Amino acid sequence: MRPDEAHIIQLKDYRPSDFLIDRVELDVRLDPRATRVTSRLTIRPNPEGRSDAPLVLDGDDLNLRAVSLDGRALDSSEYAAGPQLLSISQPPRQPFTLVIETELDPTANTKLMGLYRSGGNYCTQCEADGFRRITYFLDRPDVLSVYTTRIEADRDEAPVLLGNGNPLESGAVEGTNRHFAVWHDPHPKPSYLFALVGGRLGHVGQSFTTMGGRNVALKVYVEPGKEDRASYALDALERSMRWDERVFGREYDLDVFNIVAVSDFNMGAMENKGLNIFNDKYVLASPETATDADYANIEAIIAHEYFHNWTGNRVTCRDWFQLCLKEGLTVFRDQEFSSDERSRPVHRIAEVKTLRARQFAEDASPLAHPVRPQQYREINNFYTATVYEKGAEIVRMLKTVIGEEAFRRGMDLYFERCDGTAATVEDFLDAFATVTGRDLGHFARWYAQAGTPRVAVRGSYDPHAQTYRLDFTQATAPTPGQATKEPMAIPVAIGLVARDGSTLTPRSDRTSSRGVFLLDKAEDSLTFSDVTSHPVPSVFRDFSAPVKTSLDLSNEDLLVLLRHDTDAFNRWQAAQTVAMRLLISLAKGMPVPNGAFEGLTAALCAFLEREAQRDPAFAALVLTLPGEADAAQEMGTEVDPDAIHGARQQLRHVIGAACSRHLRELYGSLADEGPYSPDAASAGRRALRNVCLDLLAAADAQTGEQLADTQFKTAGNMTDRLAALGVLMTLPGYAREAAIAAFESRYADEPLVLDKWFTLQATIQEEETLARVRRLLDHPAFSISNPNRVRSLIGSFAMLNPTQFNRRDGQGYEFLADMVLRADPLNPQLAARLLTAFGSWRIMEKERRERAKGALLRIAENASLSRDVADIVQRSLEEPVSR
Ligand code: B3K
Ligand code: ZN
Repeated sequence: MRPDEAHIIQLKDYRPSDFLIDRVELDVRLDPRATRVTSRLTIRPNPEGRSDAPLVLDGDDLNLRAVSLDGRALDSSEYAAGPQLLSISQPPRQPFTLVIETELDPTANTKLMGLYRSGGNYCTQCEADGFRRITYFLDRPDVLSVYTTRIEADRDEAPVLLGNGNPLESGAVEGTNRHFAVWHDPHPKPSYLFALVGGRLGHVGQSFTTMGGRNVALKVYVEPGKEDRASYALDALERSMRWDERVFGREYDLDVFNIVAVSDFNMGAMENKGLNIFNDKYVLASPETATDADYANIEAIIAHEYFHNWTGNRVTCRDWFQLCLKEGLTVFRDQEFSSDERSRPVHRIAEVKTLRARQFAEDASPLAHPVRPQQYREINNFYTATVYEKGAEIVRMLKTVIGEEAFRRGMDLYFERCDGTAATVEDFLDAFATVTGRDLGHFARWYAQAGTPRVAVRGSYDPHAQTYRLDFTQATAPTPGQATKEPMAIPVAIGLVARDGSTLTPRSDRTSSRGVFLLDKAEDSLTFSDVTSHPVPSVFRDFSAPVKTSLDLSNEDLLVLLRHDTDAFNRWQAAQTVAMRLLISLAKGMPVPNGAFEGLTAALCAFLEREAQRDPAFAALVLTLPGEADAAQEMGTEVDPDAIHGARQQLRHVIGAACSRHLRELYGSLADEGPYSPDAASAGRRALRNVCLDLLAAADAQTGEQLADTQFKTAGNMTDRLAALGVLMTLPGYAREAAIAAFESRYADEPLVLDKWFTLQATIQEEETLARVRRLLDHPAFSISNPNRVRSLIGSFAMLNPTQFNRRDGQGYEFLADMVLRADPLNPQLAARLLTAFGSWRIMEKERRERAKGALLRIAENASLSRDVADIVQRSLEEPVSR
């Protein structure tokens, strides 16, 4: 690695920019190989910056053609320029105009950062540092400018030209086959929110009138011919806009809102001002090609990007350390939206499943970092579950602690104070401190301290005094750079549940009127009075804090919660905890206590009989066992993925066999009638029916194969077809291979559907899978340069197939190392993301650990790694800190 790449950026070194750029006028002449960009910048010294500083503009892989200052071409002695920077040592000390011309090759841009081509169309991605790949600039989020962009292109190649803000004018370039469009964005913004698009695109649209009476033209642009698949996204956009007005009082602020779907994209989508660019996976949907989960993701991501218009764009981040300020808050907002549009408890459970699978795993890995990191080498490696998902949990806890009404007042004050600025986490918390008069200093530790706190809870009942006492302790394990940890401020939502289901009305002066106890010391306890019978405690209701819990409760007590708790989250959690205990015992080869299987299966059968029909989506979650990766995390050390897989198979079999009568009945009665609808209730019925199918197949392979094969052949929508194929994947044999072939030919022209096909095959937990995945690398639909293809085949193998990625012989690790090294020269962000699959290597048993380390070392020894991959591989290999 070159020494400059070891450069570490620290939060404590932040200082304001020495210059500001008030206006940016861009002229972009699109050409496949030689795009010309002329940038006219209105610059002035920043009163908060140094008065004698040179002007140093960022660049990345740029080719400078001309530079002039206040109309005069600069002499080569007056500036220094290279691919990575343009600096002027003696810039004027009053406002001046700098004009810079660069030339780019968008066709050669495989990193998918800056200006690139996807499916023949031109598009951009500038967050975090892509604008510097278009022109030299102060490419940092605290430099806000008003942009005017003229885009010119060949009429045939790019009949549609889109930019940020509102359209100003458009027309022909006389005497040529070219045309142009001028866009103006009146809202000052950082360069990372810049975007343009040029291409052949169809669209669907509708108009929207904001609560203040502004008329907005909404459009979703897609590949021509796929317009009918964009209508759900458009509908989700309209619902998001209405919701943000109703719930947060936030109104849209331009005359147009455009969304463009592209097929080559490094992540989900991007919130560029007025011109969101999306991975087409999160726009395109039809019943024949998209699953219920796809529809739900589209709705959530459309909402997420739209909500950024206020949390991210109107109020942006001062520096990249504040990333959670926009991401955590915006995830919280999109989660609230989805909860309101769907079922709140079901959505909460889904959020927590994701949080545990991704963020808790990250916290336990060598890549653990605080929600607001203190340092980074490559910011693109910090778009993580910790920043996003744990960031959202912090906002949720804040709301839980201060209450709904104060939360809304705090949000209003935050917008009022920070609109049009580049803000910090402190600015955010200050708004809530002001409206509540509370000191949020201790709470702020959630942003600074990494790791998942573990809270142990012990309860004791005094029948004479009719009191119930809960004792809490908390501790957080060391994480990289943080050997010792302080106690956190943890909101614990508590209820007490009577064993016979009757209502208890306990009193405690340590819980808020909303039943929340704030555990802010290493140890604390509280006592409830008026407790008329020996209760079962229900703690962390609705998952009130992102912590791990050790509960001093028997399986019988937990199953009381499954039956009687009024908190749906804890009902689900109780069943999961019992199942997890069984999984761990089985995986460790320990004896399962007498009656433990029977207790769980009896409770599940009774639950199915009583209420599966009433809330199928919830029932589907209760019936789904914890995943193998969850069990590995729970074990935490010396993990043998084969043993966990075997344990889970056995438990699926036991439950499927014990509840088979109920499962069969439900499978029959939940069959879809009428046309497909993606709404939550219909999706819930499909989810439960498909869980039933999975358990029936676990109980009896022959029945399972027959049911799944029939469902696969007769399904009227992708959800049911894919679920059936998923069940067939667990049953080796002719039916499976025939279904794989039938699916392939049916969807040969549907890349997004073939992604699902790649994923299913990559996640078969059998020894032949690695060979299958290697063969699929040569499939005509696969491409190492398309992120969706790479993630569905290689990413899924590494992240969703624990037994085969973690093969004892190390072949899974070596394969991933090969793929990372192959992808890195083309697309470092994609390669670095794949590499994070090694996050769990240290918890594996010794043999696998050694193999994984060998593969990581082989990557690390490579001389020409990108900064992205070098950063992840080095952090992955660092010795763990101990107390
Ligand atoms: N803000 C973008 C993510 C950009 C990632 C850059 N590597 C999408 C989002 O969170 O909305
Ligand atoms: Zn976001």
